[in-house]
Formats: sequence, structure tokens, C-alpha cells
Amino acid sequence: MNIFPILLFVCLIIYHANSAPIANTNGANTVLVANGKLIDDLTCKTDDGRIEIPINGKIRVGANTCKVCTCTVSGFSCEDQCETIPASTSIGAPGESSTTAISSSSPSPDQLILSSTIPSQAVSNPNSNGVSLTNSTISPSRIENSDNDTTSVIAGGPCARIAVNGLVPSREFAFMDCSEVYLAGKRTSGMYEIWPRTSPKPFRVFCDMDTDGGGWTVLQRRGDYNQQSNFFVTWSSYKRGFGDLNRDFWLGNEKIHALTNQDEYRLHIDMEDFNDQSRFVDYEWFFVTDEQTKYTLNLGRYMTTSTGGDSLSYNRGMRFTTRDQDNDQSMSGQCAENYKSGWWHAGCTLANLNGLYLRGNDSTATGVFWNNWLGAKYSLKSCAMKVRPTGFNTEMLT
Ligand SMILES: [Ca+2]
Repeated sequence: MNIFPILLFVCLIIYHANSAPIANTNGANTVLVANGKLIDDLTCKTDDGRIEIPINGKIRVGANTCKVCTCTVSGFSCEDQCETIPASTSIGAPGESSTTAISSSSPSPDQLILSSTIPSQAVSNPNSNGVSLTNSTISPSRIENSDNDTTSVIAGGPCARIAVNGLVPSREFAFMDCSEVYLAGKRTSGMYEIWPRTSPKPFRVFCDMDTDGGGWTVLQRRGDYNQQSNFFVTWSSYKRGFGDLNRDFWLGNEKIHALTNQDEYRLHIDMEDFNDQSRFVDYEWFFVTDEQTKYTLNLGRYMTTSTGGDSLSYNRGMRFTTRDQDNDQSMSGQCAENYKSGWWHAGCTLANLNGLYLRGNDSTATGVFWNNWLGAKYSLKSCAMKVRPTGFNTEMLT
């Protein structure tokens, strides 16, 4: 049986996107537009309902890093930002009903069809400060065990896409990291779904939209929570990630690898002690290699604007070590066992952010420490490791 016509039809349905602005009646500081809608509260929504972005928000389309669509009063307006003279395509005015194919030739993975049909009923959006993707398809904040997902390729060729647990995520509208979520106009810290280019499927992350201009994808967090996640775990746990994205967690070495190899990323670490003191450190760039090369830490220079001291350069070039896999440089010892952590141990470490949560002074030096701030015998109250493209610039928004 020839299933190509069916696949083509499915693809066209998936590519179809509803660019119609949606009215929100709760906004303040608004300006009325001609049809009576409030301009500050207009949003554009993809037809699969997975992504809704506010007016002036931007979203990249597909694997083509050049094609960017902006939510305007009249719907998505898309342009190829790599062309010398941007070719802007505005989709029909509100009230009109038309379907416009972006680009003229046959469909490719980077092309989509936008519809400007206004829904008959305006949808009220209760959250005027940004839209989080926590809808019914996104389960709570536990880091999922990706080994249990049923993943299957639906079709090859230009329509190749992947179904996860029966859902068909739209690769064309995925954010590659939290900086793209930010550029889409979502300025509220919280959980969002991203899909790094080299990742086989999307996953949830916590986005920090408050620190130093926002746009940070959080890789790790510790804090003074009633319930503590166990960080003294095995290679496979560190590989896929563990914990709770709203609390303490390790995102997972596979995800960190996919994330940090699609662009050049800065590493930022925030730290806090139990006396309301805080410090931060920045490293110019950061990425980890794949599992075959043991998620080796690649780290740029310590930035002198930092306040916490350089405790991570010592681990530069080191492989990841866990309690059950010794890749460190200590011939006689097992650093993960000695420091009760999974980390890029050398022989062993000056930073131990995945150590035991021991609340302050600790004579054993197995806690959450950053040696060049408070020494190895003080277990910090909180810390968070986060990344953002080195080229991130909030001025890109205007
Ligand atoms: Ca060893």
C-alpha cells in the first residue's frame, strides 16, 4: 500500500500553524487597536497549541537558523535573517481568512504554512506576564527517565519527525534553549520545553529569566529544601539526570552535552551561604563532550568580573567521574567516593557542587563547596549552574 499521500497529508496538518492573535482581556497599560482588541495582550499561537508567544515575540522556524517569525498585530511575520535584504512576509490582517505558504517551492523541513484565520471566539489568557508551556501534555517537574519513553520515527524524508509517547512534537516550533524562550517574549522564570538541535527529542528545563538579563538554561541547582535529592548516585543517573526542576536537580549529562554543543555557551554559577552572602562566577565558554569521551569538561577562561574565585579551572579537561565509574586522575583513590559527588574530578577537586547537602561548616569536606570562596569545609546553602549563548543580546529583541 502506498502510504505517501497519507504521510503528506499528516505533514501538512503538522506544518499548519495558526498565527491569529488572541485577545487577552486582563492586561493593563494597553492600547486599543482598531478592532477593539488590546495590543499588549495579543499573542500568536501555533496550530498544535504547544507554543503561544506574545506580541513582538520571536520564534525560530525549523532547523534553518536564519528563518525567524515575529508575532505582530496581524499574525506571524517571518523573515530570513541571513539574507542581506530581509524578505518579510506578513500574514493577512485580522478578520481575513487566508492561508499563505511561506516560501514558494515544495515543502521542506524549514517551511511551514501559516493561517491567519481569526477564531470565532477570542481566547482569554489569564497569564499576561508570559506563557509557560506547562499544559496538559507536560507532566510535573521530575526529570523524566528518557529510557522509558517510546520513541519512533513516523516518516522519513522532509517529513521526518519523532513521536514521544504518542505525541507528535512540532520540531519546527521548538526553542533550542532558554535564550530563545526569552527572545520569544517569555520573561517569567520557570519550566519550559526546549529541543536542542542535536537532541533526538525535546525535554523540559528550568529557565532563569531574572539573572543578568535572563535567558539562562539551568543545568544544576542545590538549595535548602525540606526534601533533598540524592546527588551521590551512579553514572546512569548522572547521564539521564535526576531530581526536581523546581527544586534541586542535575539536568543530565546527555542533555547538557546536546545543549552545550549547538552553540557557544557561557557558564554562570550563583552561590549563597547561610549568612545571606552571595557570589557568582562566570567562565567565558563551556561545553561537555559525549559519553564515549566521558563528558569531558571543556572550559574557557575565568572571567575577572566574577566574585566567587576560580575553583573550576582545576577541573578543566577532566572526565566525569561517579561512584561507580572512576575516570579521575587519582591513581590511589576514588574521588567520587572521597567527595561523595559526581563531578569532573581531577585528583580531586576545588569545587564540589554535587556534594552532600550538609548546611554550613563540615569537617569532612564532602559538602557542596566552592573552595576559593569559603573553603572546602563549608557546605553552601544554595548554588545553580546555568548556561546562555555567549552572543546573547537582549537588544536583538528590538
Ligand atoms: Ca581514581
